[in-house]
Amino acid sequence: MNNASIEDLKSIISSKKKVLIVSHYNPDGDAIGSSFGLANYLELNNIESHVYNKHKVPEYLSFLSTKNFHNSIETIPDDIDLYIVVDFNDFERSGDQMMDYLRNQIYKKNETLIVLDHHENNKIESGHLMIDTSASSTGILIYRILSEFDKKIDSVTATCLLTTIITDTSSYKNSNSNIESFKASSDLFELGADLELINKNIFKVGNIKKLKLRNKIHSTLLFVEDLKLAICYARKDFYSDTGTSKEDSEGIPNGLIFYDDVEIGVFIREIGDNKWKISTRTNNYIDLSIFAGTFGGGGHKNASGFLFDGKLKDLRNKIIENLKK
Ligand SMILES: [Mn+2]
Repeated sequence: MNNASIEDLKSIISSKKKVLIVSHYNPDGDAIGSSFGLANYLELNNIESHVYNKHKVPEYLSFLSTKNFHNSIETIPDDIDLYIVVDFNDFERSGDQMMDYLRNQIYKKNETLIVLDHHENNKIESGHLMIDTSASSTGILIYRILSEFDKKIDSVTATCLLTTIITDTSSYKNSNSNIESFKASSDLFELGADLELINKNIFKVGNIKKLKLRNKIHSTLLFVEDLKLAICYARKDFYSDTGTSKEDSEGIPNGLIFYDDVEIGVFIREIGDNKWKISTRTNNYIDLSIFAGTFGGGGHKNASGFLFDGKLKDLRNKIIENLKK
């Protein structure tokens, strides 16, 4: 399906009264920053805006807020006249409850839907799409649209949108940084985005429990020299022994590719008996969305994920085998 034009998206949004913005579960800086930034700006334009996420705002992003935030569909008003999904393109990524709700509203009731995203492999077949895999964050797409509105972007919205760029590019360190991400960052800074607030919150390293967890995880390192591959894993007891949670192991695969000899970083996390969740990162070495696809997963060229049922040893062997192909 073709992308809608910015003008079309602007006129659809401007004609609506009550909007629901949905981002993916386990929200990151782009999911929260995009949804909150858009909601905040639309509120200033007298469009009532509600944001849904299955999960609460992670601690490190709690400096961002929005007026109407829902973690359950029960509290969402029933007279929503526009649905906007941000930073995902598969209804499953909104969680079971919201997935059923969206399918009903969009496919059965034919309500208006806008999809703003920068991930590959779009699975939403209807609605007005703006999917651009070259955008370094979904917040960039929102910036493109809001720039078309008459009202100047305010500093609160600018802070939300700059957060999406800084988090999705890991402060311009990832290869998805491009001219547009620098230009948009410069514009947003000029519009009053609070860079100091963002940096103070995003780059907190955490407490000693987290260091102990990371110590355990890094001690599992398996390095495959000819593939430039580094694999680490975390069993459930790593978290219980250190009193930490899965948020404390975020960024592990990204950290691995900062080492000279590593091009592919893989982090495996135990989520159940012989059940594992795998996240991968690279900087333009291979296309990781294709690699994740060999396991039934998906993502970007630079970052992807998938699930695996079976023994850890078999999983690691299969990762190496599939990467060799
Ligand atoms: Mn994103």
